[in-house]
Amino acid sequence: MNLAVFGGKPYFSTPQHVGGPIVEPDTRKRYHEYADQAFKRNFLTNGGPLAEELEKEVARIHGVEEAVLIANGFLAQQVLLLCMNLGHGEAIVPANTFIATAHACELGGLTPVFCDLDPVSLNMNPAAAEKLITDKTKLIVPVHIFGVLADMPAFASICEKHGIALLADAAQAFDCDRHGVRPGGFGVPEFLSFHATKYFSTIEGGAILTNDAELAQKARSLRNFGFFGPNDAEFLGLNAKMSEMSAAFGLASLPALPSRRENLHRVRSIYKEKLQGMPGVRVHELELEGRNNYRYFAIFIEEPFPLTRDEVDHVLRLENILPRSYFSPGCHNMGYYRHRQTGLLPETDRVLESIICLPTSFVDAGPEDSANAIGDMFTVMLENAPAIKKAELFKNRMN
Ligand code: T4K
Repeated sequence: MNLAVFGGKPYFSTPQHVGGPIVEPDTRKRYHEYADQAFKRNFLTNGGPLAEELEKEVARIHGVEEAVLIANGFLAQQVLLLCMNLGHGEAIVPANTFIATAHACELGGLTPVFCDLDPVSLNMNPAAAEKLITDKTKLIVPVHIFGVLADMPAFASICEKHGIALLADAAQAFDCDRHGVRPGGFGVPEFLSFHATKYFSTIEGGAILTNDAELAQKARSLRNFGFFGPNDAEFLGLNAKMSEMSAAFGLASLPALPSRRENLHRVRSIYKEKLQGMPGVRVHELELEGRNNYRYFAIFIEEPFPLTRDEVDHVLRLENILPRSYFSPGCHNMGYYRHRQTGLLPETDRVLESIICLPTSFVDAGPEDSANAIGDMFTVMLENAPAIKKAELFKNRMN
């Protein structure tokens, strides 16, 4: 294999993104049919029949009583916070998450306090979270990173002991479980994201999952300006409704999920086969205690691998592969929060220095060929690191 870093042709002719949307030809076809139904009805948003149908499907898939569709995951968290009405104080959140988790708390009047992670699951460490509790703490928000469910029973017992509220960010955990329990089934509200980059998408979208009918009713009101009935706004609400076009895309995607998951699993198996046992390359395990949707594939590049994580990133970019180092540098190190963080998060900092996520879906070539080729690139990198470091294209890129 002549790597692009040595002047070869990039393996992919177009960029292959982590999170590139998965849209099968049949999904597109079904989407047009559903969208046409909405146009024919001339009913395009504000709780139409497609959104109602999708709510039922999402609830069924997660085995919960209620799924409340929301315009995106970020607003789903904000609607939940409004429902919970916790007042001002602090929320303990992981530093290893998409910034949305922290920002939603901050906007909701709860200052995020960032917590260290468990280096195996990459989720917030319950014992570390408990140590951060003060008399200002109102809420804990575990996040199911890469669809690996956080230890919800441990968080529930900590919150009960200290009289603190709990909700979980299940943005990445559509149809994932922990010992058979799916998001929304742990007795606390959770929310999903259906962003275009996710395993299941409505392009922009999300949902609140709960078994609490009263909470679901309030969330339905709060996503629609606080209206209760056509003419009376009982609450201070948001506009966080999902349109019929987004719901159409979701309904069109549902039949593709079994084969989508299979393809993602196949890609994962190929990557694992190629990378496991390679010195200095460690695969993040997804099937620790339950089912995963395999949307994310993360590895850690450590010594004695002869290239650093950033050097690997550069070599792959020359091949038109665009990895992501989710969620480096961590929310605690991002500009808006950096000056506030007082405690050290050694595990988070260590993990986020070496992590790199590889694409799991591809637009140029089939999933198997693509994963095999990317796996082989790691062998070439391992065996040719000194030559790579001397290559002009590598030096240019690293400067
Ligand atoms: N909590 C957690 C734990 C989350 O992961 C998220 C979202 C949320 C809360 C909030 O949910 P939402 O409000 O978003 O529903 C992306 C997504 O925008 C974000 O939804 C997602 N997490 C996060 C993990 O990934 P970025 O900043 O990485 O986005 P961006 O634009 O760099 O896109 C990711 C990659 O996908 C790029 O390499 C480009 C590629 N891409 C993207 C889009 C939109 C495409 O190839 N085509 C596309 O259409 O956040």
